[in-house]
Amino acid sequence: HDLMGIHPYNPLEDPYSIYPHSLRNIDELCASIVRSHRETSQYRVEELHALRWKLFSREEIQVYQSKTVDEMWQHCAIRLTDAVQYVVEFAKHIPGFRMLSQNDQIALLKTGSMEVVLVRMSRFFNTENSTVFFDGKFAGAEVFKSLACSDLITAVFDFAHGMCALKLTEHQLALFSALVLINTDRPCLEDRGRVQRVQRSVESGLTHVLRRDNQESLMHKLYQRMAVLRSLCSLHMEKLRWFSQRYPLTAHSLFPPLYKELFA
Ligand code: CLR
Repeated sequence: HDLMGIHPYNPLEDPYSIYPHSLRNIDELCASIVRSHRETSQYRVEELHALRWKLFSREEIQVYQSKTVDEMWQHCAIRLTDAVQYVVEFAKHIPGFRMLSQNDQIALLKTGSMEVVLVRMSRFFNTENSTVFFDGKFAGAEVFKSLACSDLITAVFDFAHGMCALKLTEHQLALFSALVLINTDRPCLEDRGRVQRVQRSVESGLTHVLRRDNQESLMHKLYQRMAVLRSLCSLHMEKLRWFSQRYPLTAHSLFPPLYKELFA
């Protein structure tokens, strides 16, 4: 397995083997999810804000646009896999995640990791000019032209706009990301009951944070976002199947192993 560090559960290492019920436990649950989010988010919001002026030049955009379809796919697959790796690290520190069987952890990551990457994209997105931080600078949708899937790119950029419009705090974003990951609706789960208990604790964490921020009305909007995420990820899978059929060699030998393991 390339999902390094996904170990079988060891109850002795897990401070949350008793599910959080009291308010103090919910506070602790939120604090560890927020800490895990912060430690795996690559850039702080302020750092990204300071980099906003760094845009790709005409010439640099040309270089991306003149890549072949498979070159650009390989390049993006590597970037995405890098981001997914941080999400795997984030997941491992969600209280209760490590209590799940290895199979269930992988099943949750298979569908959830891409969704969390897209949720996280909102931190890397500048709504003023519709650009995303990619390869060290801010890139508009035209940079991804040679992928030949403009419908997916448009949908991903629209989703980033929608997420940014919610103006979530880092705490809210952390809890929401955890909830996206710990989802009992995912296929192939062995022990749905156990996943459900973890899901409920994360849900109560998010409710708690929203209530504290006096923004309980956000809950409904966040559930709507989760439905959009679903459709985006099936579009991603559809595009990946299309690509693998046309460029079997690139997909087979040049994509990162973790990308193949999770999505292929
Ligand atoms: C998301 C947040 C992460 C850092 C990060 C890394 C790679 C970025 C990704 C973010 C957003 C989406 C992204 C991706 C690289 C390629 C991908 C820009 C900012 C675009 C949408 C192309 C997807 C193409 C696939 C179909 C291969 O912490």
